[in-house]
Amino acid sequence: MVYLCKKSWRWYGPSDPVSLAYIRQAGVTDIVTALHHIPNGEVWSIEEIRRRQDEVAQAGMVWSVVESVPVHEQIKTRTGAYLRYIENYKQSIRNLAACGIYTVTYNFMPVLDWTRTDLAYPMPDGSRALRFERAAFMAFDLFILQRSAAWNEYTPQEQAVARARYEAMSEAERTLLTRNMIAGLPGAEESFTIEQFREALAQYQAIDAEQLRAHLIAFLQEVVPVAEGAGMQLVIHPDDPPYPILGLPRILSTASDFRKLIRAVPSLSNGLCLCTGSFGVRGDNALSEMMTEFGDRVGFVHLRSTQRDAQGDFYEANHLEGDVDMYGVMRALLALQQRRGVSLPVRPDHGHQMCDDLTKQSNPGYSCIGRLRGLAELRGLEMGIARSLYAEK
Ligand code: DNO
Repeated sequence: MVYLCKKSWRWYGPSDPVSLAYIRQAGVTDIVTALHHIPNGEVWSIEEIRRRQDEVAQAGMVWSVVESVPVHEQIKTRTGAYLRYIENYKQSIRNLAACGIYTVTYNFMPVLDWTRTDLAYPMPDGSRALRFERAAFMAFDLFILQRSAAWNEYTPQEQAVARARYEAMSEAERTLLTRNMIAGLPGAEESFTIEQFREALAQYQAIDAEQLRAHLIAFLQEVVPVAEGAGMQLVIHPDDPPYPILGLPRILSTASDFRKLIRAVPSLSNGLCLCTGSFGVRGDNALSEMMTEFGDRVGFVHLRSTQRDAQGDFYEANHLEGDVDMYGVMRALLALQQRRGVSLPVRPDHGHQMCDDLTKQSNPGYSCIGRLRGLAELRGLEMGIARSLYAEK
C-alpha cells in the first residue's frame, strides 16, 4: 500500500466564486474551509458545522480540514475577554471533533494574517501573481501609515528608497496599496481603516516576540489538552512573510521557532501546517529537512513556491518553479507518509490568475485555474516519485 496525499482545496464557503462542483473537477477529494460568517471568538455550534459538512458532502467531497478557527486578538495580547475566548475556542474544537473533523489550522500573527503589496503583478507569460515589494511596503509604513517608530527601523538608505517609491506613486496606486495592506486578504477575518489599523498596532507596543511566544504557549497549554482528548490536531500556520513587519512581533518564522513550541507543549496534537510558500521566503529555512524533522507533527501541507530577490522582494512563482525545491519537499512528504502509514491533506496554495480567470472576479491567490495548474503539476510530481520509489501503479 502506498500512501499518497489527500488532494485538498481551500473553499471560502458559499460566497466563493469557485464552486464546489468545479473544485471536484480538479480531482479534489477533501475540502478545506471555515465558517467565515461566525464572528471571531464565538463558538462554532455543531448545527452550523453540520450544515457546512452536508453541503460539501452533497458535492461529493469531505470537509476534513478547518482553515482557520481564528484566534481572537485578545488571546494574542492576553487582554480583555481572552479567558472567555479561550473557553470558546475549546468548545469550537470539541464541536468540530464531535462532527468528525480532526485537523484545525490557525495562526498567531498579530493584527494581520498574510500580507502582500501587489495582488496582480504581471508575469512574462501574461498571468498575474501576488508579490511583496519591500520598497512599496516601506512607503506604506512611513508615508501612508506614518508609523513614527518605523523611522528607527529602516536605514537612511531604505528611507530614501521608500520616499522615492512613494513620490512616484499616483493617488490611485497609493489607495490600492493601502487597500492591499489593510483591507484583509482572503482568509483574514478582519479589515481596517487606517485609524483602526493604528489602534490595532498600538495593542502590541509593549509585546515583544518573547512575550507573544509566551502568550501562544499559554494558549496552547489550554487548548492542546482538549484537542488531544478529542483526537484532534491543531496545526499552526507560519508567519507570512516570515519576518517582523510594521514593528509587530513574529514567533513562527523558522524551524527553531517551531522547536520552541514543541519543547513547551510536547503533545502530538501540537502540530504544524507546513506551508512551503511562507517558510520558503527565507533562504535559511531548509524545507525538506523541516518536513522530515517535524514529520510526526505535520498534519496539513500547503504547497506553493516563491521567488525572492536581493531587495527582499518576492513574488509567487509557479508551483514547480521558484526557490522551493518542490521535488525534495514532495519526496520527503511521501517518505513520511509511508513511515507513518497516513495520507495527509495537501492543498495547492495560491496560484496565478491566468486564462479565463484574468477577466473574472476572484479571491486574490485563490482563482480556479492557477490552482488547478498547481494541483495538476503536484499530482504528476507525486505520481512520478511514488512510482519510481514505491512502485505505485
Ligand atoms: C493565505 C493563507 C493564510 C492561512 C492562515 C492560517 O493564503 O495561507 O490565510 O490560511 O494564516 O491561519
